[in-house]
Amino acid sequence: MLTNQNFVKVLFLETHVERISNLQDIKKAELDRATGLFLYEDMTLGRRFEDKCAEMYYRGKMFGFVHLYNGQEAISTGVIGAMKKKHDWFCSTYRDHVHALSAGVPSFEVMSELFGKATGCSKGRGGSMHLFSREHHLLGGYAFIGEGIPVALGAAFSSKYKKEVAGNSDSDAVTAAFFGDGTCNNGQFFECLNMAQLWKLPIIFVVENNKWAIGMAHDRATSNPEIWRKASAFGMHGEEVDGMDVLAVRGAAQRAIERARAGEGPTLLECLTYRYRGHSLADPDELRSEKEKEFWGKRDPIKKLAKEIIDGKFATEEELKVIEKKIDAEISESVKNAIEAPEPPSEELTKYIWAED
Ligand SMILES: Cc1ncc(C[n+]2csc(CCOP(=O)(O)OP(=O)(O)O)c2C)c(N)n1
Ligand SMILES: [Mg+2]
Repeated sequence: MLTNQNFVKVLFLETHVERISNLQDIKKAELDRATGLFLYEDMTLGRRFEDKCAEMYYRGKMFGFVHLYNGQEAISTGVIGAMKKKHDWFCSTYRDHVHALSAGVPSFEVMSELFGKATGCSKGRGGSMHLFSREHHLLGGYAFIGEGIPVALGAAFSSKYKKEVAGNSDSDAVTAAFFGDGTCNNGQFFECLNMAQLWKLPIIFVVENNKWAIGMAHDRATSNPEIWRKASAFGMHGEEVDGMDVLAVRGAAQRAIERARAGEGPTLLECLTYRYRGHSLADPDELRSEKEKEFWGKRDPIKKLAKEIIDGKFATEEELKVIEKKIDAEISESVKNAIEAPEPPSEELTKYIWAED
């Protein structure tokens, strides 16, 4: 008998044609030795940092909700790595650790924040979901879905205003707003797309479509699962890209950045990806099928880049191992120092609530 659960499975999950298998060929970014090593290092840092977070969480050293980014690294590295650090702007969600690292926030500052320490990038006040760095132009992680999109829109507006109204011709910063597939059913997404296109703002809306919004399968929750097509309702440029291929993401990001800097307005970039772990570290991850996990596991973005680097003779396997070791040492050092770092002093409990602080 077709139970309700089976009905859902048959209709929406197992018959789901993986769009990623049928993507059109797009122009990817060029690979050379320096680019390959840079991308490999950034993605490896993201992956190893998140693995360490899981370890710390399960050892009871980290509290609250922690959402990991494993599997999605090609998007953070592909987009942020194509932008100018401390010049362009970035806005994240609660799945924000790796965006912060790609933007250049030191792993010690991110780890300290996760431990609630005064040395954290949000001075221990924010925790996992609220990473912020003025220095690195990270406009924040946000616990409420879609909340960062209007903030990113404001940053993009300010770049354009400085250039066109205040007469600062150097003001060419582009903003990247990251958010998930589930968030695209939220009103703020549509309102911000409308304004961004109306005012031709220098912004890239980066949708990390990992097929799931907690336990809600994307195809069950939205009228048109091809999110990039929603751009056309606003006359905006939209693109879909293999979010497990860092060179494809970087290529698409480079095109979007170029358009934005040239005053040609926003892009909606839908990256098809998958999260390898549950929604958060508190999620037993029982809803997604093994078949689906296996399908995406075979498309690991870090292994894919490693193969391209080695096959193209840009670097050897040993050289990649050296990078991995360096990163592991950096993360261990960050954890050690974050554990030893001071808590925010209790007399400063109300500090940083008002702008004058
Ligand atoms: C405004 C709001 N409504 C509901 C929630 C509860 N919630 C937390 S995560 C989430 C799913 C978001 O999924 P998606 O946008 O696909 O991001 P992902 O977790 O897959 O990265 C929801 C509905 C929330 N945080 N904020
Ligand atoms: Mg999602």
